Amino acid sequence: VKNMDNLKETFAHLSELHCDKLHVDPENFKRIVMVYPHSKRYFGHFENFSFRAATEGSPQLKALGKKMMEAFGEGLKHLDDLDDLNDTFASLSELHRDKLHVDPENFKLLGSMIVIVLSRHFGNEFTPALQAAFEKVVAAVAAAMAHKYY
Ligand code: ZNH
Repeated sequence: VKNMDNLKETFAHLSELHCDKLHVDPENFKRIVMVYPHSKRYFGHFENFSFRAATEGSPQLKALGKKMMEAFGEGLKHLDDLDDLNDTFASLSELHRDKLHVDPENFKLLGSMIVIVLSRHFGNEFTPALQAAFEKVVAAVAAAMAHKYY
């Protein structure tokens, strides 16, 4: 996201398309573990966690996916102001930096997963313009999540 106008324009476009709420099945979050096995290391403390458990649906991963998408959805309300967006994710950014030690590159990977899941959701309606709009949104959220790392 280069500037705020760009972001506002994106948000206007999204509202126009009646998709100001992202309908991402939190269970699809398991994709990040399946597609990027290295991310499994962050979930080592989950009970009986394994690649297989993730693919078959770990209840803990599912619960986390839900929390994440709720936080993500909250962020969407603050898209019209970058400072506001960074503020919204400030404490989560610190939590991931200090306690969870999640490499911020993963926020971008998660963004790609969200776009892929959305493309399935929208099917033929997933136009390049809609994809471009979502790419900007997930990039803005990933940047806000990484904000406190730098
Ligand atoms: Zn995260 C957690 C959000 C991304 C990993 N997260 C979490 C939570 C939330 C979130 C809200 C909860 C907190 C509390 O509880 O306090 N995330 C989020 C968001 C995002 C994210 C919004 C983006 C956008 N994460 C992420 C990634 C990863 C992660 C990418 C990796 C790969 N997280 C995590 C972990 C945790 C979390 C590990 C913890 C879990 C448990 O339960 O332990």
